[in-house]
Amino acid sequence: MRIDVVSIFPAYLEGLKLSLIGKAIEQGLLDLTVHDLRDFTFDRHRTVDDSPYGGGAGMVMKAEPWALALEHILGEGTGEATKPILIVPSPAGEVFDQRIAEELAHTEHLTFACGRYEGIDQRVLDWAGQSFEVRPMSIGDYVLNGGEVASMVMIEAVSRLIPGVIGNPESLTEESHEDGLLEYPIFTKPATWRGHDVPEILLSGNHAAIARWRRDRRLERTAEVRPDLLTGLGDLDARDREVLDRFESGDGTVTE
Ligand code: 6GU
Repeated sequence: MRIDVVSIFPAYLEGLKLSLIGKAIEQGLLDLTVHDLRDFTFDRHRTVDDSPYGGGAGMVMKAEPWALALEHILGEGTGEATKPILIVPSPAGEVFDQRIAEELAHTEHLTFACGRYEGIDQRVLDWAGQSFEVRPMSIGDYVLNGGEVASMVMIEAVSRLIPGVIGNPESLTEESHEDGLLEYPIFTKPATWRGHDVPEILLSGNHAAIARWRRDRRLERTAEVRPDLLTGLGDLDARDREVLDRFESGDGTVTE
């Protein structure tokens, strides 16, 4: 997969070269290029912003450096079969989630346009629609100072889903959000720590019982902290419904 990022703070993105994502780059699974927007300016001050038409607080990112940067990225094209996707991090975008991460992980080429100040001149995004599939994207309902951190969040969420990036693909199937539920609680040695015991069933070696126990805990945890996720769940078996009913009626956890 190819990922390009355009930013006035390319150093922010250096963090992606650490850890698993860095390894994926070294192995050629991910081709990540970070471009400095100021390299596409030609005045002495390398200006990327100006005051907003219509007035108001703050500054707006000028159109031309963005157009040149995006044209540069398109010019390095590798004969892709589909339009590359242009992700524009913005608190006004569609909310990014695991489903979108999965969708993006199956694409060939992503470009992230990290805005700063009040944002980018709207005409850039309209113009870019000729060559890119433009997707304004928010990572949650709060405001950041720019798109860099949001881009890093989305790049990490997407690239760990590229086949080969995570050594043990099974670890992808048992994590939070994988099938709409949060993760079960996990424990490691020692079996008793400062007077707290690991749940006995996990020491039993009974794999079917452990799997059921874990699913029960996922259902309860989701009902407790993210009840909004329960409405989107697919097939629930009779036991699932029993666990959720008991949780709702306040009868506590199902242990038998
Ligand atoms: Cl994607 N960008 C910015 N600047 N702020 C945000 C955001 C993105 N998502 C939430 N807040």
